[in-house]
Amino acid sequence: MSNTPKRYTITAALPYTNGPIHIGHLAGVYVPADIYARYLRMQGNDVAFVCGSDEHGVPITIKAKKEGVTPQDIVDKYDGVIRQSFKDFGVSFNNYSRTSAKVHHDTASAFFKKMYDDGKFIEETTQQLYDEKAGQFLADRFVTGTCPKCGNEEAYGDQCESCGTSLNATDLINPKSAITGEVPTLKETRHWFLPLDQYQEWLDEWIVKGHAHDWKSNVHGQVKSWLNDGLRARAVTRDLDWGIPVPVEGGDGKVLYVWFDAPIGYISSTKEWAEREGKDWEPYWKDENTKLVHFIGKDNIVFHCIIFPVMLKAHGDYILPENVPANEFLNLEGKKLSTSKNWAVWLHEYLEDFPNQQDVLRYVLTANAPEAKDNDFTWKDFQARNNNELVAVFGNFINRVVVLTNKYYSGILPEPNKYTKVDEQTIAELKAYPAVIASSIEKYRFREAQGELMNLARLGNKYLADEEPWKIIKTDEERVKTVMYVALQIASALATLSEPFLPFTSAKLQKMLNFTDTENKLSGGEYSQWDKIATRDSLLPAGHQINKAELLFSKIEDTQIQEQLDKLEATKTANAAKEKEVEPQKKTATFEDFTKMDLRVGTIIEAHKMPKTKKLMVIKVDTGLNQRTVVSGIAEHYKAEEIIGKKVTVLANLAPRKLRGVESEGMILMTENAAGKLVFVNPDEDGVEPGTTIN
Ligand code: B3M
Ligand code: ZN
Repeated sequence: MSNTPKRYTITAALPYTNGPIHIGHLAGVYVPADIYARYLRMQGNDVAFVCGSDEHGVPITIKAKKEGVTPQDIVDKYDGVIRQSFKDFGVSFNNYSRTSAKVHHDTASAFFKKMYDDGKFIEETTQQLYDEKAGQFLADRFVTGTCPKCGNEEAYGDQCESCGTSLNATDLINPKSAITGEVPTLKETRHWFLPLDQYQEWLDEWIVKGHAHDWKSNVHGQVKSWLNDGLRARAVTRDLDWGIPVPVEGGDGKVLYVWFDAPIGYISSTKEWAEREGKDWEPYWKDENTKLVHFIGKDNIVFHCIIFPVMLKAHGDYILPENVPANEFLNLEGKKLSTSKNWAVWLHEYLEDFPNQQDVLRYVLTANAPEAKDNDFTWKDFQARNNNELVAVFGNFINRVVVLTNKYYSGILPEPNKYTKVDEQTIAELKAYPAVIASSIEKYRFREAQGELMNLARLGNKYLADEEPWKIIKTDEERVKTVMYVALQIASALATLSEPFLPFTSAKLQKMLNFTDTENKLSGGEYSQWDKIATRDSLLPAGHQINKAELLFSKIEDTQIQEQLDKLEATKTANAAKEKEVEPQKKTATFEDFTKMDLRVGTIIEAHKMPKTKKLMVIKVDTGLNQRTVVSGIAEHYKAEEIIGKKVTVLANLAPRKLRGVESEGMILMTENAAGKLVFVNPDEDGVEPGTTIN
């Protein structure tokens, strides 16, 4: 530490602007990136932490089609929602831009143009998948099929999310159009390809050999395996109308592939920021001394470790990433997070249920960060970590320190007496923390780093519990002065060291202790506040006045957790209902056809299960016309005694037929509810959804 400040460009994956963001995004990308950026700033480094909305690409056009609005409507809506969530959770971007911004269109266009002029692309006419019905070429997410590598049946035209392999749409086995469900045909079209194969050797040297030890093994391993399989040229243009127009001859009606333009968004976001701040953007992307770090989720590894670096290299003006600390995935209650299945904790909804508790979520997500393998978020664990760690350890320690200082000394730090062995040891331990936490952060081990921060709070808590100032105040006032003084030094170290992880708590604590970490913002060779913890004997001097205690954390009750679990249960039920596809409408029935059906209200007067069958029930119905027998397949859903007396709808003139020797004269109309139970036709019945057929 206290090394000479450096320039850092830190990027966080640009979220697709087709929905709000959830805990998976926060845990995988934005919280770790924010911890890193905040820490580096506190060390006096020159940091550009950039992000923005990824507004092109197929998912957005699909969503727009579904909702009957324009893609621009979709991105305008979610860009706002996403921005707000980042702000709410204290993600400290220097700039958050969007790929529909002019600066981005210009930057991406110019990037493509330079590569084109320099002959870096291969131009080729090939057969591409085409949906005759939709009159459209199918690429990327417009087409699904079986992954040739792992057999996943829901692979997309540009990538299989199951094994991470990047694909060309024509690689898919049994491709199917995501627009119409049709089997696509092949049609000729002209595109520009990035010849990745020509960079294979270079990538092997740079990543496989060059970063074998400093890149995370999940990232390094994936890259190595793709290189082993051999790289192929990939098209970087598409036949679409939503995106950045291809700026060269023959590019009419075509746009840049979203994964070509999106990473350039990091550059445009930096430009937008620099312009606003009156800075020069170029050193952040072109100076060899700048460290470029990409924070992403594991499904983006191929794009950040292979495709974008090849683009940067081929373009020629840019630096390459120093590291790409990709995370694995976070699950929710044992199941994969999913936007389309609404299996998620949405950030904006979390804040409605847990107002002002952003740091609790940040804390839990970091404590469970999927750094080396997929990990699970559960509401029970969320509650336990809040109640047992944040409230019982961190909050309890701070509360005791601040309350007692106010009580004994009207909030003024006392003059300490000579340190005992315990005091000396405690101070020595305290001084070791900044380096320990820093070293974990610098290795991208954020959960370990945060664990150490909590250990410091534990140290404080234990020190107070052992020294018991509230007891000895009656016998030895002088000793209490020293104990409180030492405890206050720990509290103020916590206020500083918690800032990257728990920014809201840190600010509150600094206010309580009445100091502002202005020196953190120092750049140049000076010691940062972070380093002062290790080098100075006192962080808060005797005589310093602190403020009144405020609660940092509060207990989360069982009922609050149950509400969240109930919400998830409701989602499960809704999904089960949706999974039952709505059957397409049958052939038109004329009015005459309809009047042929004689529908009557009837009352069930007798019922018994047909022996030796599972499903059949023999039912006697009074139809008003007569009493007759109807055989119905409902025995797995109802007991005979439950249905006697029920009013039902009967198709009375259905031609009689024999079922297991019993003549059935008519049909009782039934439908199925969301849980798959047959129920008598009554559209108000719980779980009966529109579109369910009656038969
Ligand atoms: N929008 C994919 C995603 O959200 C993509 C990231 C772009 S980073 C340049 O997973
Ligand atoms: Zn696969």
